[in-house]
Amino acid sequence: MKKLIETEEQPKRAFLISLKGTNTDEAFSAGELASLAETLGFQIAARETAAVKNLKPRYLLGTGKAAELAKKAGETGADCIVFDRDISPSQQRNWEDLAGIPVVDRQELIIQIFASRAQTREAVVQVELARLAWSLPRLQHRYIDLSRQRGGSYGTRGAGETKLETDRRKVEQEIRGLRRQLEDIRRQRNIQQKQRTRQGIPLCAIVGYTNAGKSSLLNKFTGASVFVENTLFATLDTTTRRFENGGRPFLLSDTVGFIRNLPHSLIDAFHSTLEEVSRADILIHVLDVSDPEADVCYETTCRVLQELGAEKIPVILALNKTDLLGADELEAVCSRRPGSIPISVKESLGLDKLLAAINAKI
Ligand SMILES: Nc1nc2c(ncn2[C@@H]2O[C@H](COP(=O)(O)OP(=O)(O)OP(=O)(O)O)[C@@H](O)[C@H]2O)c(=O)[nH]1
Ligand SMILES: [Mg+2]
Repeated sequence: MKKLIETEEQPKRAFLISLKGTNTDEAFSAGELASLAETLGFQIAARETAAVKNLKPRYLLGTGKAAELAKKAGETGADCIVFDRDISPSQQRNWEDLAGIPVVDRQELIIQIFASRAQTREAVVQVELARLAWSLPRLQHRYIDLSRQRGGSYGTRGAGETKLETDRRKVEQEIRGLRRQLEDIRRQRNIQQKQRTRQGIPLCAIVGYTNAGKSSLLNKFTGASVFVENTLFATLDTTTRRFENGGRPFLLSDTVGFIRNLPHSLIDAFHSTLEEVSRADILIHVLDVSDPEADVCYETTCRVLQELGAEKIPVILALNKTDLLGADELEAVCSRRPGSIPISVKESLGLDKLLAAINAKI
């Protein structure tokens, strides 16, 4: 099966290509793509933005522009090219032929980040499921390459197809096995959740864009030691802790962060983790207001909550990282989002107000 970027031969320098004219928020995409690449430990060799009116089937871009970019990538010494949009398996193949280095898209980066972060058995199984689902339509890729290496004669192609069928069946079998494992894990989780509901303790889920400060907040409130880092998708597993607020017991859950255009295979795979969100009595939406793209992050989180069927759950909007804003900026940000609570987890600002709001909403 075609692997994602292999760790042992992991490319170190990435050449980023964003396509202008196909995304409404392309500036945002370019910056975020760089963060995703850096999260995987890549250096950025160069960032290129190409304007396209109509996407072309072969290279997305016109042949001339594609050749120019492939040449540039070579000149910058890049080890791989990363696209800020989905590319089809055949486009990936065309680009790799053109540039002679691995070519990946944003989805592949995200899946790879998830794979490198997964720690609990549930997360590992979920990510592996997503990776296999992603690789299924790409199995053929390898066989076409293989037959070409053998000279591309018709005879070998037939052999390749037979092997392809066997491998496809193998992968499908693996997927079924993993789904069963996941079912078991979920059943176990459901039992735990029922026990908790019986105790009648309100559940408060912390949600928001990746890197907003969700885990920092959980740690602050509950003394937990969830991994916190200035990177995307530091958290994949839900952590739930009990804490007292105004003499009342609460359960606080930290969840996986959201990102725009999350690969579908990952949404499916993480469905059960995210069910925690739709079961919550109250949501704390943490928004990093020091991020210039905070509006896009806000919209994305609201959209994902809707997709999860969590739009009816009362939400408290916590505007985090206010320590990074000047007084004027802070005032402007707060007045645009009435009812929200400005906080700084780092500097312990506004946390009493947030606790009071949680208590009031229950
Ligand atoms: N300046 C500042 N930084 C903060 C604040 N809260 C969190 N951070 C930093 O923001 C980064 C991300 O924090 P996390 O708590 O890991 O964020 P998260 O939302 O859990 O992120 P993911 O799990 O990756 O989705 C870390 O470097 C934190 O130290 C804050 O109030 N102010
Ligand atoms: Mg986290």
